[in-house]
Amino acid sequence: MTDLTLYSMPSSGNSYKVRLLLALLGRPYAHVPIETDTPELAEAKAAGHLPLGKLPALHLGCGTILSESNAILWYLGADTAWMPEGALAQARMLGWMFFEQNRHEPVVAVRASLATYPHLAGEATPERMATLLEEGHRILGLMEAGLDGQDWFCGAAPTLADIALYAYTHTAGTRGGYDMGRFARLTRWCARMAALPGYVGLLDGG
Ligand SMILES: N[C@@H](CCC(=O)N[C@@H](CS)C(=O)NCC(=O)O)C(=O)O
Repeated sequence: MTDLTLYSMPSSGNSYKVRLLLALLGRPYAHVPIETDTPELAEAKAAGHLPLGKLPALHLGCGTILSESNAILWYLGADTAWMPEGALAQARMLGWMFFEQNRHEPVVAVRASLATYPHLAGEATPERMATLLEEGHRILGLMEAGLDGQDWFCGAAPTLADIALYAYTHTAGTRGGYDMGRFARLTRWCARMAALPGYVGLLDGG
């Protein structure tokens, strides 16, 4: 029995973040997988299952529905080892999580989406893809610098920031066409993430 129902998109990094944290925490949940550009997505929106019109959405047993992947991570991560203690450490973690949504996802995830989803192919003009490639390498370079002298983004232990950043970084090469060979620390960090007990991959059980 579980009180959590997750509406999530199997192919999406934002949804994957939540599935990954739930797996790492060993928390059971009911899963409603809904893929992009499907009648099921329109139905879920019409039925009010996605209050902000996007996946993921986490339905709590009490009737509350949480939207926004990083807010859901915050809720699930509270009082666990994934949430560092103290306002300063939490602010540093949130800094990376806002960076992920404001700077990383709109570039790295968007390039991967344009390259992957057939219904977006028309938007993948050579000019746009080139701009996203250059900007994405710059963003990934900022992350590479963030790992200077430490294994995880907030220091000696993984936090919610690592989960948020991992979602679209680990497929940046394979889906987005980024040259991950330039980023040795990021490559090692991705391997550390994948070795965590309870880890599930993007397409595992989505
Ligand atoms: N900032 C949101 C972004 C959510 C989002 O854009 N979800 C996409 C999939 S990655 C979606 O639901 N797309 C379906 C649609 O727009 O109709 C989050 O982090 O949860």
